[in-house]
Amino acid sequence: MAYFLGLDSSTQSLSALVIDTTERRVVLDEAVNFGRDLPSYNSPHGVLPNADPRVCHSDPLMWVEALDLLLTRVKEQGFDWSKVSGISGAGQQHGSVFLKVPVADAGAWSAARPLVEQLRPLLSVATSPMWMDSSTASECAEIAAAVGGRARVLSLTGSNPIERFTGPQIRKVWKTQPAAYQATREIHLVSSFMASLLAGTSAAIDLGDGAGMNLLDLRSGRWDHHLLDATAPGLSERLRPPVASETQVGTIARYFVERYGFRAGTPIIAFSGDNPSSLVGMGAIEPGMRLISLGTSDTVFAAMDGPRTDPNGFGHVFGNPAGGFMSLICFTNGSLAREQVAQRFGLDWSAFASAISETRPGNRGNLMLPFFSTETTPRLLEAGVELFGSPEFVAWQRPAEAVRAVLEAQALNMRKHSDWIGHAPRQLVLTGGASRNAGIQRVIADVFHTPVRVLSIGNASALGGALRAAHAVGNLSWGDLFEAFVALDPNVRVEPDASTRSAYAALSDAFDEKLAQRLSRTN
Ligand code: ADP
Ligand code: XUL
Repeated sequence: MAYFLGLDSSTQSLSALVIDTTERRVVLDEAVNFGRDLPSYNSPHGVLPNADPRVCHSDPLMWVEALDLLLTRVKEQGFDWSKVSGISGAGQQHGSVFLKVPVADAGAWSAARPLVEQLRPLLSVATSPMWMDSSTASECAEIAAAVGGRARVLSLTGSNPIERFTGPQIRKVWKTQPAAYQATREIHLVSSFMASLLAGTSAAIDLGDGAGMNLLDLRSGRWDHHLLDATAPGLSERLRPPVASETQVGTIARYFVERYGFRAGTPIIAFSGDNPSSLVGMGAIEPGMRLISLGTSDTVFAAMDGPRTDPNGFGHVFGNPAGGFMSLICFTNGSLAREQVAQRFGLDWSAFASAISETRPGNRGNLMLPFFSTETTPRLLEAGVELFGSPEFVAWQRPAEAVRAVLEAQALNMRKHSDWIGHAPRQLVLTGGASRNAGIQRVIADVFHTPVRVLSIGNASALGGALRAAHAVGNLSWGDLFEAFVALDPNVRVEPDASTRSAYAALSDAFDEKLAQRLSRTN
């Protein structure tokens, strides 16, 4: 028997998935939801409220407390943590944690007190900027100007300077909270922070997630010193050198051995970003598969042969945790936009899905620009939903058409901005909280004119962590691991309906036109 644990500290929850590689099955799949289970953090969707809609931060102590809560809950269910032979995991990308004492210098965690109490005094900045934040446009411009322009940043790091990326966010902390920045001795991504908690030492950032900071030279795999200097003074002293994703960053801290019964010496493998981890959890480490994650954000991603950048400047190149690179495009208006439409009409997810069979592809020309919040693809720093079409639709009096409109617009926006990834895929494989919604699957299949599938194990990011631990610690090959744990669900096979092509050609033209008008007005 060999158990491997994958953790995923995502936007709205912390989940744990354990695989048994001998029996080739999942033996644990459990999660703590930040909004429901930790209401005192006042973050129903994992994000703190803010008067400025561009500012999105989270309380890092919420992630710490979630870890203790999750491990306690699973232990109380009778699960034996000592069976776990290796641990890895993932975090929502780009978010940053600022510490005045490096974890390595903080001394061993005391098993007598909850971790959250021991972390509180280590924070130099109380709240963590996270990926939904779009408040750093001026910092992006300043960084670009200092290193010779946006194109230079794109060619070095695989991404234009992007508001939610960690470098611009660090620069904003330096500018707006100079004393807190001065007091900071170590900066983590959510992924390396979670790994550091478990290891009780300072875990390095991996190349997969590190590529989402506007700081990493993709080709050398090292921080770029011009970008570090352009971002904030003394930044190189506050970041450990990045490491390959399979690197062991420590062994489990005594705290977890004494409190939960983990086996002393259990290796911790570097954590990665949730999207790079999902690439592994979907068995897609070689180019060829096209993946869509429908979580809080929607993302389209794929493994790639080399670091080819998006000519339109919206996409990113991240590290593939199995080596090489991956492409990714992120859409901020994902599940929370769908939730807003559902809530407006009091629809549960099953009624939301049914709205698709009650309406027609192309939505009789009714169209929505679904930017309930600011958007990263395309770049829109002002939120705003616009409806076009029949008077009833425009007056929000047609619930089913509104549902179809948000889904069609999201799918058209994804299709339009994912062209650069390369050849039309044979199929699209979905993951994330919304991926099992039949209405969403139908619209994506028709808009992309491509079959849609889902995987039998849905929690791809946590599974990716468990598989990475099994690969690094258990010496199991990717091929064997994917054969055992990654299979398309035979019950979900959504074929595109060819008769919808002309309706979507027309709607796509209308969408492009309205979007172009909006962009020319606002940017
Ligand atoms: P994250 O990893 O970003 O925290 P998840 O992948 O867990 O997010 O997805 C959470 C989201 O999934 C919720 O915001 C919710 O809107 C959405 N969701 C959950 N179930 C459904 C469903 N049946 N249909 C559509 N959306 C769903
Ligand atoms: C990717 C991105 C989001 C977060 C949260 O660039 O910002 O997908 O990783 O899931």
